[in-house]
Amino acid sequence: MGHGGPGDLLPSGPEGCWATASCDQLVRELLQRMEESIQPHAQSNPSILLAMNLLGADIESPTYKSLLQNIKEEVVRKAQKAMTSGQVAQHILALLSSCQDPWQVPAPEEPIDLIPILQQKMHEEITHNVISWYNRSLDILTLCVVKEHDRGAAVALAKELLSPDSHLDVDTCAMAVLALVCENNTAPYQEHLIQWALGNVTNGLLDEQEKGKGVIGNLSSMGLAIQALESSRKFYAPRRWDHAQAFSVVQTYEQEYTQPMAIARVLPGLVGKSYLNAAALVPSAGDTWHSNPEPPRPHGDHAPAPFSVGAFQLPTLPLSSPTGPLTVQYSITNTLKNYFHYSTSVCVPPGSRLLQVLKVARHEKPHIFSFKTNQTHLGPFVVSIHGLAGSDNDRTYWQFFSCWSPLQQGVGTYRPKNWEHIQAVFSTY
Ligand code: B12
Repeated sequence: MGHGGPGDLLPSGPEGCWATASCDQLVRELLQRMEESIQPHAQSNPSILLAMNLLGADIESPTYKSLLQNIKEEVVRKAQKAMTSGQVAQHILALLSSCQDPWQVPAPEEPIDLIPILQQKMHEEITHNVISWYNRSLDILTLCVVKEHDRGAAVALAKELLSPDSHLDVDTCAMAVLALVCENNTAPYQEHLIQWALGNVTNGLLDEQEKGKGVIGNLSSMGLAIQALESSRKFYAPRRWDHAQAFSVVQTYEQEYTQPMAIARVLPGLVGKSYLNAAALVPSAGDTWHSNPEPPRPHGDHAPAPFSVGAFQLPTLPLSSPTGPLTVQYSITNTLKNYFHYSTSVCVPPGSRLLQVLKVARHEKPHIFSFKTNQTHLGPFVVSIHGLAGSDNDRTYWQFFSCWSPLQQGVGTYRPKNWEHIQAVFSTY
């Protein structure tokens, strides 16, 4: 196993927005919102457990205990057969942050060792080219945190970040920064390539912030971006990060942060923590795992501070509050496999989500607008429309647009406006 001490993984001098009373209030509200979303019998979300631990949640609370228990059971049931490498990685980070040993998760027959499962899945997914750069980064980060570095994978990630043909989104860049900061801090060779990539990608995130007047990507990606920029200051020095501006964006749009997943990503950054801190409880060689340890606490003597990440598009049009029903134009287009294109107009109650539009269209013309969804931690993901399903092997999916702007929320949260034209286009990624 050979785990070393965790201190070398941690960013130097994390700040967060702790210092101000308004931030403290923000963190509390978001934390409460996230905790209230936890339902005892729903699918358990490891990102929420991780955020609770990074914020120093009350480990004696029934909510915390049942979430941890569910996550342990889920990992036993699903890790080997029914999880992607990224999902295994998320569970490992969550368990580590709860001081649970991922090398030996208690199971009815014999304990499960999650580390080789992650390594094997990551390699299989890379071999079959069915892994995203986001998941690769998450896997590399997790392996680094448990001191089972995959140097080859880290170098490949650095090369991708430096490639002029690479167009990675903000979330992926931020996850890649966390992975490479971890690698750079713990393993000295190849550091030039990794440091060069870190310089490039962190400057790219700062450029995004300047372009977005404080918003780095969108409200959903702010959380990981804040974590990444907090952890990597030396790679963009002497340039400075205007973290106050980023925090004030979160504060301004606090009401938009309703999705538990988005909140779980933004909270750690608000208190100066990142996923790198999940390592804080990996014991040094010779130490033992505690069965009921104290999770990491926020700085100082403060109580848990609420911080939230929103996953939502900033309103670009004035938000009207129509009193009557909405008319939404909805079209589906596939030009990748054969061809089809259909359009319709549907009427939905005011305030409806896009999912309602899809349902009404299906109800009215079931042979044309049939669709299927998979429930995920982010809500419903549209898997197929008109019998045509996206595929990880072909890297295809149904992408949603408002007119020609890609939506930055899913069908379960996006609220179309009156007369908006929503397009679902079969696309590649
Ligand atoms: C990779 C990725 C994709 C890939 C996923 C396929 C794959 N094999 O990797 C593709 C390109 C298909 C995709 C599609 C979309 N995505 Co996307 N995606 C991501 C990204 C970068 C990483 C997700 C991940 O791998 N997580 C780690 C794994 C271990 O966790 P997981 O639970 O198994 O992840 C699965 C789900 O996240 C799901 N998924 C991915 N995107 C979305 C979006 C929605 C709304 C839902 C319900 C599920 C979902 O696919 C993942 C892999 O199976 C995230 C960024 C982030 N920070 O999460 C954005 C992100 C989740 N996506 C987002 C969006 C908006 C979309 C789209 C709606 C974009 C569009 N205009 O159409 C579509 C979904 C449309 C639909 N059909 O329902 C937003 C969601 C924001 C929100 N608050 O709802 C995010 C947060 C990016 C952002 N900052 O805006 N996405």
